Amino acid sequence: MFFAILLWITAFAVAAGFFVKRWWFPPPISRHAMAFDSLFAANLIAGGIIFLAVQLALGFVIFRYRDRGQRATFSTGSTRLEIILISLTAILFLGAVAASSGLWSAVHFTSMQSSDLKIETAGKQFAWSFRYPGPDGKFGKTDVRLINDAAGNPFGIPDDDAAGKDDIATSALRIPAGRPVQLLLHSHDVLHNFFVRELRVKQDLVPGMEIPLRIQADKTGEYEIACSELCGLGHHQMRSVLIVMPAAEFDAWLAQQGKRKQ
Ligand SMILES: [Cu+2]
Repeated sequence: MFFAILLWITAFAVAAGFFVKRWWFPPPISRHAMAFDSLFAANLIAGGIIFLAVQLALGFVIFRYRDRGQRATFSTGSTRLEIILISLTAILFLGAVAASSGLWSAVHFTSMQSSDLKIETAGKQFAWSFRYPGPDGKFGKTDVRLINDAAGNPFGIPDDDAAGKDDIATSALRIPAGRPVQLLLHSHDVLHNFFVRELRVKQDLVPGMEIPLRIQADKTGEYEIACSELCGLGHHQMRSVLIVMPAAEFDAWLAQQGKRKQ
């Protein structure tokens, strides 16, 4: 009796923790992030209802079959009930796949447009660097032997490359609000992970690969970029900032950076 009541109280206390929403995600800043949130809420509600139902039933069984000095009996179970429960679980999981795969492919397999602003995003132990193609719209060549952070050349752009001369390298990621942006993710050493909580996006950076990630932030502001793949002793320091600017302000900033280079 005591255990049944304790179980019910614990189950409701756990569920109440989610309803209070005291510890929750930061507000979303993109259409995809909002879609992720509503999927998450639907999953949480479905999971919460099942969780409470199971705990209530478990408490009931503890209460109903408690020891009252009677002879012990046992049940061999019910095949019909098992088939029903397994079928319902299968429907639930397949439904979750159907509901979420569209969003997943919209985020990860969306076709890149040539008009998108491209920004090379490089991770290395333990810093982020970003490269814009500059006024000519073309990324210059890079040479790994020329990489030199102290000299302000984190990408190893040769001095004599015309296309690279106007490239802009920064340590913070500035993007225009409301416009799609292609991040070309590169790692210079080990696995890293590009993660912005407000975008609800996480993508690994894999050495030797260029992984494109298309994002669009609709709300201006500053958001943390945290490396989300344990990449060494300084992993906790590997962070930068995503600055989402009003589009006109961003254009002015980019033009000014380009001019400084010429
Ligand atoms: Cu890292």
